[in-house]
Amino acid sequence: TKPLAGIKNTASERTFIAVKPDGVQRGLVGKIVSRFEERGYKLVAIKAVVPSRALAEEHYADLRARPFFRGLVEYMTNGKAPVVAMVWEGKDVVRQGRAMIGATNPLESSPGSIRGQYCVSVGRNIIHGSDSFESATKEIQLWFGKPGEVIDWEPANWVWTMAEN
Ligand code: IDP
Ligand code: MG
Repeated sequence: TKPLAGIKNTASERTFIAVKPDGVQRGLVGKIVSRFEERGYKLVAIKAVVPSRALAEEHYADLRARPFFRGLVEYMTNGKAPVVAMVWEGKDVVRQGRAMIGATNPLESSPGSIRGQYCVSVGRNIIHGSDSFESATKEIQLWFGKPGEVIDWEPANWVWTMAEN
């Protein structure tokens, strides 16, 4: 069967996208889901979850030494709203997902990107997306590692959306 993160550089490539608690609190889940759907990507996993401290710390392990790390973990885990965690599949979805999301600091994000359209604070930038196929592999395993949490399915129009020619 297919690896959890699909196969890099094919139409089965997958990425981990999460609406952070501020995005959920602000009612932006639907708009964010729509942007990925409308682009032609396939939703293969979704859940609302208040992550444990351990999960949030592992998710952001590469930032452990940064001054904002404590606050970041607190904001992700305090339960004032859940995280809406998702896995999206399709051609170049890791790189395209990052481009659709925009720069980390929303003040540097292009206006048409998700962050550029919906937020202004780096500490409340509403959405996460894996920064590489390797990160996607780690993050999908971390958030959706139980058997059956990621669903293989084929939209009726998949071949029309993902055709190579
Ligand atoms: P990314 O989310 O665009 O991949 P990273 O550098 O991986 O950006 O940082 C992860 C998250 O940490 C950011 O999305 C943001 O929520 C938070 N963060 C990054 N830099 C800062 C900062 O300077 N102050 C507060 N929070 C920050
Ligand atoms: Mg990152």
